[in-house]
Amino acid sequence: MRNIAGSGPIGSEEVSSMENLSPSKINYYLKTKSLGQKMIIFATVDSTNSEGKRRSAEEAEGTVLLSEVQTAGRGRLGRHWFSPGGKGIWLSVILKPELPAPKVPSLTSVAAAAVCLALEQVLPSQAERIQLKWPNDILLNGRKIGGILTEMQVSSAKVQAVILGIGLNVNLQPEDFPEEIRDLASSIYLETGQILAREQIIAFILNHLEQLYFKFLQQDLSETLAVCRRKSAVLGRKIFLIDRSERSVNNKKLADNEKLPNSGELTGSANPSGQTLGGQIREAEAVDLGPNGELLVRYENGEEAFIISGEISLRMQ
Ligand code: BTX
Repeated sequence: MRNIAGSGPIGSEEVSSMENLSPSKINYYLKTKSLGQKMIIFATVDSTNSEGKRRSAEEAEGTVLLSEVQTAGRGRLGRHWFSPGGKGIWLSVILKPELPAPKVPSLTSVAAAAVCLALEQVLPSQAERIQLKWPNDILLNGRKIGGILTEMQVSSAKVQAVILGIGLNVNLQPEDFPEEIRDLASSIYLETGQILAREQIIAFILNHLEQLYFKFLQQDLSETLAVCRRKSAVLGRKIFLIDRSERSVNNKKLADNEKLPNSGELTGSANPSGQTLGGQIREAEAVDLGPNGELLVRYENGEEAFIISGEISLRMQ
């Protein structure tokens, strides 16, 4: 592991192959003030999000953790995220926003928008094919090439840290994907035939992320929402909402003082009737994004609800 802009190496696991991420190449493209000014690159780690949580108290806001391989990469709802070596971007950013917990889920939209803008920059001819499946899937040609996992640590009702995890399948080959996800998952290489430098994409993601994050901190989510609307694969379409939880939030809009879990993945679904969907699959139309990036849906009976994120899975019809 090594530090590229911090105070020198803090570990012993040195990355060694030709395929490995080059810190100086990332720095070459990086234009940020804070995000990525310290980067820690691992050869192997269980999960960059887990490592981010372990280090969040000691590391400053903006510290970026990257790993060539994740042995226990995580998606939402405890799902596994396949993270083979040398061909993907497995990245987490430690953020320390002074925000009430219910505002934090918007950061998933901020990250999703940043990834889209970065991909449009490196793949201008494919721009129209880069899409978002709310709330956290990055699609290329309708296939999943990436995802976002936003987790937070809360203590005494205060957000201590947010770990923003981004996974992107850049140069993965067919054999890098296990059989069970070959139909839905893909990589930039598989969709375009291009092998891309991961370093440039990492820097572009961080550049856009910082801009959108700083605006978000000033309560301006307009650009994020504009990108998320423009790139949405679901708005205007019929969808199935599958509730994986027993938890719901009764109000259409969350007040700032409403509670989310103390630590871990961001969850919650807003349902004006106050009922969970209870494991049900419900048909709806995806109408719009709400002011905080929630998904506004209209059920068949005309009832509307803001879906916040987390324990809802969404399938397009
Ligand atoms: P998700 O819950 O939307 O997606 C997980 C699902 O996606 C899995 O159940 C599987 O079907 C499929 N899947 C697994 N691995 C891949 C892959 N490499 N490409 C495409 N589909 C896959 C998405 O959660 C959030 C992923 C965040 C990953 C980053 S990587 C850096 C950070 N560290 C960490 O442990 N997670 C995040």
